[in-house]
Amino acid sequence: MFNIEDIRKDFPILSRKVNGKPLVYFDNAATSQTPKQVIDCIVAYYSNYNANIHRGVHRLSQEATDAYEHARKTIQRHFNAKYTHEIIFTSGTTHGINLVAHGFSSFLKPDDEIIVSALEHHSNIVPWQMLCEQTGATLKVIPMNEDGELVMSEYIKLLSSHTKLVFVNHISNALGTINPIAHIIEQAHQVGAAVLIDGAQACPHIRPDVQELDVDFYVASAHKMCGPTGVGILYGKESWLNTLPPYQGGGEMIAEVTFEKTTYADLPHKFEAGTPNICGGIAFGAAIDYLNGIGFKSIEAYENDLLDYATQKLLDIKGLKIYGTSKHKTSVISFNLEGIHPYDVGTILDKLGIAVRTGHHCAQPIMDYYKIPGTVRASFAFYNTKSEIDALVEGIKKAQTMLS
Ligand code: 7TS
Repeated sequence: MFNIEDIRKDFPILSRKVNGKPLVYFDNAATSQTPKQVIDCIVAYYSNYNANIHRGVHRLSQEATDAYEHARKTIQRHFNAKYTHEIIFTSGTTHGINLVAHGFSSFLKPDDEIIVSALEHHSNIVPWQMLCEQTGATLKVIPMNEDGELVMSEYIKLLSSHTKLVFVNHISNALGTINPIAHIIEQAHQVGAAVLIDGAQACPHIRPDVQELDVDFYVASAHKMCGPTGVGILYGKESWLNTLPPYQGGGEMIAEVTFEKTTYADLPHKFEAGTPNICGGIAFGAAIDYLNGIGFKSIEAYENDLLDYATQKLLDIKGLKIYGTSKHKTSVISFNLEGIHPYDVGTILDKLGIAVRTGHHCAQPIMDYYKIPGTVRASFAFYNTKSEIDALVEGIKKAQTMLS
């Protein structure tokens, strides 16, 4: 296990104050904080070798290209992809999902079916609705239960020879539920459907192995994994990436262009039109190195301990209800105080220097299921502490006294 005081020293932002109080950052599911190792990497790029990549013969361009491609290799190893060219740099999870949805728009027919789950973030609902409108395909939904788990027996019933695609998140952003994705993938493959897993919330906590999962597509965002915003990855099996058409046309994604016909570049460049987020990609690699330096086994064990501690402490507060009570969950606690709007709780916590997210968390169908407008969500990372959770508990009690 790591030394928490040493870890916290890596994150300059954790020593700042908010409203005169030490910052307690519990909005990690929205975006994670950045360690100085990643900040240093960004500063080094702009200080020493800022240049466009894959096109210059000059030294700076070569250095930038090497660093960018080195980051792709780091990411390939991290996810255990078979080939480096199966890693496509994107601007984030949302971009990766839209790229795949766009690709499938040319194959889907009106009697085809797409399955999503009741636990999805809007970015894994809206692109598929748009795809269905465009192609006439039908969207089906795996229902959830009161604990915030997917009902697997209903999933099996939805699968048929009409199912072409299944899209499920690895971990729910609103509730923290860890979905049984290995089983979901295996069952989908039995009817010949492809599977995209949205790993935006999983990748900060666990290290997925895309070959072991046998998943067709897996997407993630760097900014939830101690990396910068505006960069992410799409992993796709080579055969799928060769089958899908390009998403955007432009520079770098072509082999040859004439006004009569354009041929496309090989993978991964076919899906990377235009100048990418070069510094972001390099810093994403540095963030993955940083996380692996700590080790995902230690991260998981530490965060599970925080989750257990916080769950016990919060349940001791009278009138507090937790949404998302699966045994298989990560360090996210969504809750409400009886008779009090989540926004009001969040506002008082902010006055105390405690950052949480309030609202529907871009997962309105989950809020509709529970018949609530939203929740207060505290999401923990490996750099949080039990004394910060104690501050949250005191803050919630204060909010309760002030607002009831
Ligand atoms: N999928 C899931 C499961 C997410 O949690 C998010 C972002 C996205 C997709 C979109 O990721 P992006 O990087 O493309 O924006 N979730 C959240 C959240 O829970 N609070 O703020 C953003």
